[in-house]
Amino acid sequence: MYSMKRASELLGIPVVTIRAWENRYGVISPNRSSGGHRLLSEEDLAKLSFLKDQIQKNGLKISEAARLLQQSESVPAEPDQEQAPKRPISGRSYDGLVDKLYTDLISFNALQADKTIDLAFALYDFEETFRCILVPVLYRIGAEWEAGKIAVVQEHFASETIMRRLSALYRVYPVDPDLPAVLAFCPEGERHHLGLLSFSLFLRKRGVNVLYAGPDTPFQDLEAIIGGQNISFVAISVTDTRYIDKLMEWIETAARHNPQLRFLLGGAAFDGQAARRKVKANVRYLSADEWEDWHHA
Ligand code: B12
Repeated sequence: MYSMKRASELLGIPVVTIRAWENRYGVISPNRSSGGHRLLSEEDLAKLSFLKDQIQKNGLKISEAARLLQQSESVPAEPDQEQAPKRPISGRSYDGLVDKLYTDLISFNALQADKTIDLAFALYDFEETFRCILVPVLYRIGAEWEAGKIAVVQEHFASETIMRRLSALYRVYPVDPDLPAVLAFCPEGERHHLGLLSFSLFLRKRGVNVLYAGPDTPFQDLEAIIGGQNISFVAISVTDTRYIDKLMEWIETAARHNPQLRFLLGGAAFDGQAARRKVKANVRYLSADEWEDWHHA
């Protein structure tokens, strides 16, 4: 087994890229060490090396290379091949459920999609289901939509179906009044809020009272709410970098008026280094991987 760092050195692929390929395209499913760190197998390394070659030598985009890898994996093994398991037995494979849910959703089979999600929740807890099944399905749908293979209405239907299921979970967890209250929102214009919802559920599960304002929230009345509801933490999710500048201006003003206030930022918009440089002392940026590590803490 190889650590992320070792795999990165051997393959000449930055750690951050390997994680992105894992999260966005589900191309590898590393095991975890007892400390929660990823351990990559020979098979994982072979897949990463294949992807790198497709991109560098054949000029493919990562989404195309990942699709090619998937297709090659679904080709049945030659009958005379040794029956070595495709994946480490100790590692869980979610591929069956991911494939099933993907097919249910793009064929608009809401009933079947709900049943598949029920099955996932029956097998795994909400966080594992979300990270290992729902997010990979969404990323796959996003890649297919980007490649023009599925229509925008299929993508909308899929994200709404998943959103509905997550929202339903929201009210089941009791609130611990001793924990500080959190306000969660996406700034004006930003409609991608599945990441924010899942983070809020993570907090709700632990008894935190999260005031979920959700997508496309105007800045205008937020400070009044922060004061009135005794908020000590603000969680914000941004996908599109265009919304960062205005958000940072608002954070600066809100922090000046409420020096005790802390801000936690997440979402794909902050993946780029340039955007991260704007982060200040009372503002913490949590990358998707750091957040994932919280689950193992
Ligand atoms: C579902 C979806 C939508 C849905 C959103 C539904 C909803 N209720 O959220 C709808 C249909 C509304 C939509 C609209 C659009 N979308 Co869209 N969408 C997607 C899709 C397929 C999945 C996004 C998603 O929900 N992922 C699952 C979440 C859980 O993952 P995540 O956001 O990456 O978050 C992870 C981390 O960042 C972290 N995280 C996120 N937030 C937070 C917050 C905190 C505090 C913490 C700790 C962590 C954290 O947790 C997550 C898990 O690790 C992506 C495809 C993709 N590859 O991402 C495109 C994608 C994001 N969309 C895109 C685009 C272009 C659009 C539109 C502009 C399309 C259009 N022409 O209208 C509009 C923009 C609307 C707007 N103004 O915001 C682009 C974004 C490109 C860019 N970089 O800006 C993508 C990448 C598709 C693509 N490949 O081009 N979209």
